[in-house]
Amino acid sequence: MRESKEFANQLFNALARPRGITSASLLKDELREFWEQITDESFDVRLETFFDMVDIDGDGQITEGEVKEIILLSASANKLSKIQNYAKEYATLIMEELEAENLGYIQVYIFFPTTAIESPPLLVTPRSIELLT
Ligand SMILES: [Ca+2]
Repeated sequence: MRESKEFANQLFNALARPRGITSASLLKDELREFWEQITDESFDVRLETFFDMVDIDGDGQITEGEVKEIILLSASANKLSKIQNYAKEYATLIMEELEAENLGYIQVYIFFPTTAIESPPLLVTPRSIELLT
């Protein structure tokens, strides 16, 4: 049950952060927006929701530590203990595949090419290094 709560918290944060919602409670209209996003079956919306879930600190970059966390969270919520044992290795493989230019993180434009122009300059932050260690 604890695992489901953690997964739900991660999903809530992924839906709340882009909307600037910082409280733990929602207004009726906000709840409707959450529901519409969760039930939207379009690939783009699902990918956006997934990206926001993986990008735990909301900085627009996905670090290896964040990839490992979402693997652990998904495996835990689905009771896949063997996957939990290999989360770090899977995260490393995903980073090797998607991390361009060996920056230490996956850039958002890999998932959303049209946002590249609007994105700020991408830097390796102390936070992303912390998550890798
Ligand atoms: Ca991040």
